[in-house]
Amino acid sequence: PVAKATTLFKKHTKSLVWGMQTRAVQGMLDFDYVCSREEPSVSAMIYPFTGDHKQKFYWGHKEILIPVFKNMSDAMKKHPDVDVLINFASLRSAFDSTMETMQYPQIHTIAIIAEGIPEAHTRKIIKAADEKGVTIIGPATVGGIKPGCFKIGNTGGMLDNILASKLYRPGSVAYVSRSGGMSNELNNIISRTTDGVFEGVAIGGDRYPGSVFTDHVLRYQDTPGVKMIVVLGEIGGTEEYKICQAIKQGRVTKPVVCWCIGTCATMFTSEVQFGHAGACANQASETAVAKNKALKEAGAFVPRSFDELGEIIKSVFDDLVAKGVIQPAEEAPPPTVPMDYSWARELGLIRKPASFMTSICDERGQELLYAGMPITEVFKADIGLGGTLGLLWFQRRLPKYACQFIEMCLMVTADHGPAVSGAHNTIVCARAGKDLISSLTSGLLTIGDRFGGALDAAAKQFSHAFDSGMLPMEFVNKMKKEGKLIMGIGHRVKSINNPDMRVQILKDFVKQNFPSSQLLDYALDVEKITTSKKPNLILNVDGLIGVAFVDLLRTCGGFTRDEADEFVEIGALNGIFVLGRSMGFIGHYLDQKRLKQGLYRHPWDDISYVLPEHMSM
Ligand code: Q5B
Repeated sequence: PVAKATTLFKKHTKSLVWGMQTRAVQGMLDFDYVCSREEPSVSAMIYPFTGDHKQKFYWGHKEILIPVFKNMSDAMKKHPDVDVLINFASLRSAFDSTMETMQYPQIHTIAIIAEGIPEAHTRKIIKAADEKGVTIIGPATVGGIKPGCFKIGNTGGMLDNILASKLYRPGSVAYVSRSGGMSNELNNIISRTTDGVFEGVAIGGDRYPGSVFTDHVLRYQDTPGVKMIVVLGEIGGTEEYKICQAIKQGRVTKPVVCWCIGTCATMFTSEVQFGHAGACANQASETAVAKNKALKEAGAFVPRSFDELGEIIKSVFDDLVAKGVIQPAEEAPPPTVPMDYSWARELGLIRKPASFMTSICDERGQELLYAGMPITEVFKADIGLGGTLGLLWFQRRLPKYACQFIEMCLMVTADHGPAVSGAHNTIVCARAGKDLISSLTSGLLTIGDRFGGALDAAAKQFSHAFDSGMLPMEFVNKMKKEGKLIMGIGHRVKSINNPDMRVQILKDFVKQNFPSSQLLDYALDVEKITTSKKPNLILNVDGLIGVAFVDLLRTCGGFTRDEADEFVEIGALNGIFVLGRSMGFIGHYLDQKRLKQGLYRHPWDDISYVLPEHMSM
C-alpha cells in the first residue's frame, strides 16, 4: 500500500465538492474568510445532473463565481491543484463517485458524508484507498475541521459557532471522535479549557469507517503543531485498544485524553444498540467501561465521567503550558463576515420595509389562504367560484345570493359569438398561428368603453346621477347636452324588439334576491326614455351588471359606502366581463385550432379604399 499523508489540510488546500450543496460550500467559504485564507478552499463543484455552469457565492463582502462541472474528469483537469474531495453524494451514488475519485492521483483525502452506505461497499472503498494512499474520512460523518486551514462541509456548524469556539485560528489540541455532533461539543470544550483546536476529525459512526482512530492519532503524534490529543471513543469495536498499544509501545508519546461514551450500557440487562451503526458491544471488551479501563491502564488521561472530560483536558493543557511545551499565542480578532440577510432576520437583528404588500392571498403556511380562508374551508363551505371571487377581489365572504349573482354574470358574459370585437381578434390571432395566451390577450385588448368595458363607467354615471337626486329625464338630457353617451345603454343588435335574454335573466334574479335594487330601477327608468327614442338604446349587459353590482355592494351588508364606491372607482366591475369573456375567447381559440383554420386575410371587396387623389406638385 502507498503511504498516506500526515497532513491532510493546509492553509492553501483546495477541494472539489461533489453534490449541489450550496449552503455547505458557503459555510466553507465563510470559514476560509474568517481564517484569513487568501483564497477559497473550494475550487469547483461536481454535479452530474446539470450542465457546466457557475454558482454565485460570497467571499466576505464580495460575490464570486464557483464553477460547477458535470463530469469529474473536467473538474480534475481544470483544477490540478485540488487534493481533497468532499463527497455529498447520496448513499446510492457515494460508492461510485468515491471509486471514480480515486482514479485521480491528485486526490489524497476524500470525505464521505452519506449515511447508510452498505458495509460491503465501504470495505471495497477502504481497500482501494489503502492501495492508492488515500485517506477516507467517513462515511456517515460531518467531516472534520482544521482551524486556519480547512473545514469539511458543515463541520463546526454555523459561523457564530465557529467564532464562539475560536475555530478560525489553530490551537494545540487535536481530537478525533466518531460522532459529528459530539465533535461540536469537543470544539466547545476544547476552546474553553485550552488554547483551542489544532485539528478535529469525526470518523463517522459506521462499523467500518474509512479511517480509524489510530490513523488520526498517529498523524497527530507526527504533527509538530499538535501538543496533546483528545479521543472521544464509544461503545462497540476494539479500535481504542490500538491506541492503548500505541501508547504502551511508545509510538504515541503526546498526552492522550480519552473517554469512551456509552458507559451506561452496563446498566441494561440486554445488549444496547446506540445511534451509530457501530455503537454496540458484541463482547465484554467492546464495552465503553472496559475500554476506558484499558486506556487508563495504558497511560491515557481518562476522566471518571464525560462531565469531567473538560477538567482533565484543562489540567493536561495547563501542565503542558507550565512545562513550556505550549506557549499560547496572542489572540487576534478574525475578519468579520457579514451575516446572511435571512439569518439576521430570523434572529430579529434587522428589519426592512417590505417592497410588496398583499392582502388577498397567503401561500406561505401549511395551507393556502384566500383572504384568510383556508382552501380546505373554501371547499367545505362550498362557496363556489362566486365566493372565491368574492374573497380574492373583495376580501369578503359574500352572502350566497351574491356569490350566485357573480357566477351568473360570468356565465352570461362568457361568450356572445364570433362577430364581436374581442372574439374576432382572438380568431384572427389564432389563425395567424399564435398561441393561446397571445390570442386571448389580443381579444381582451379590445375590451373598452364600446365593447364589454362599460360596466364601471355605467356604475359611476348612474350612481352619480341617482345620488345627486337627478330625475332620469334630467340625466338623459344632461348627457345629451354634454354630448356624452350613457355607458351601459345601447346595443348593436339587441333592442326592445329583440330583447337580450342575458339582461332579462340577471334582472329577474336581482329583483328576486337582492335586498334592494334602487340603482337598477333607476337605470330601467332611464332605459324607458332612451328606448322611446331608439329601440336599441336598451340597458345592455354591461349596464345591467354595472348598476346591479352597485346595488349589491351598497346593500349586501359587507361593505361601507366608501368601500363600495372604491371598488367601482378602481375598476373591479369591468373585471367581471374580462373574466367571463376569457372563457369564450379561449373557446374561440381552441375552436379555430381544432378546425385547422388557416391565416385570415380580409377580402378586398370588403374594404373601401378611399385614398386621396395623387396630385403632382
Ligand atoms: N346612442 C354599444 O352603438 C354601442 C348611446 C346613444 C346615448 C348611448 C353604443 C355605445 C355605450 C357603451 C356601452 C357596451 C356602441 C355595449 C357590449 C357587449 C356585447 C356586445 C355585442 C357582448 C352601440 C346610434 C344613435 C346615435 C347615438 C345614440 C348610442 N348609444 N345615446 N347613450 N349609450 N353605448 N357599451 O348601435 O342621434 O343617431 O347620432 O357606445 O354600453 O359591448 O354583443 O355586440 O356581449 O359581446 O353603433 O353585448 O350604444 O349606435 O353609435 O351608431 O348610435 O344612438 O348618439 O344617435 P350603435 P351608434 P344619433 S354591450
